[in-house]
Amino acid sequence: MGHFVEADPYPYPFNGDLRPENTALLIIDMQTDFCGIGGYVDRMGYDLSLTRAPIEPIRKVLEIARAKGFHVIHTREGHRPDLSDLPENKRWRSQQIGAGIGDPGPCGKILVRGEPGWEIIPELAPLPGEVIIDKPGKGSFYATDLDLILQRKAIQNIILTGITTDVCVHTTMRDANDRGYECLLLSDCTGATDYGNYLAALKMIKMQGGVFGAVADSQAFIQAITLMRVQGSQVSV
Ligand code: C5J
Repeated sequence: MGHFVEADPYPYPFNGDLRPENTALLIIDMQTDFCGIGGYVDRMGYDLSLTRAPIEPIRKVLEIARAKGFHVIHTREGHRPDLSDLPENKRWRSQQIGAGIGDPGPCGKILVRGEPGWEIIPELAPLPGEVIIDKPGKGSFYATDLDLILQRKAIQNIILTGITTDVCVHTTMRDANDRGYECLLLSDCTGATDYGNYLAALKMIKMQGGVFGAVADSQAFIQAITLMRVQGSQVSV
């Protein structure tokens, strides 16, 4: 008998093999730069309430995922302090919209590693031992060791959360899907800088029978994993 999350367009995962041992909760870029006052997204003039909406739902999912022994992986987008890994066109575009990457701001240098704005927000701070992936781009696999870590841990399923839905979350989900990972995006645990883009990003996943995976809300995921019984460090279904 398998174990499934009620999801759209199919019960997730496709094979019913959902266990803490083979599943990672991926929390993408929940940094001050993307959802805090004075950070990158705020400086670009976007509505912070859209990127802050997932904070509380993610916090709840994180709590229960930790309690059930799921793998937890966090990512941070950011560049080296000398900006040697910042493509010239990425920098130029950010300057056009008034939030130049590497420029000083209220939260330190925008999207630069080690600066206050680059930190993961305290509500979702990683615990010691949880993997943190530092990435220079939008996707979590590009120029990182994420795939190596997932392979070493024998992860098959990835539960995606974080911001922004249409940019870093989608890029990561598409790439993960191509690599054969079975992906689920939690709809209330993600947000975009534009609500229409958020809705479109969710819809794109569900085309073609689930072209990039499936979508569920956090309630459905929590309900599915709450049914799992923790036995020592093992969980049975
Ligand atoms: C963006 C991200 N939107 N984390 N980054 O530039 O989605």
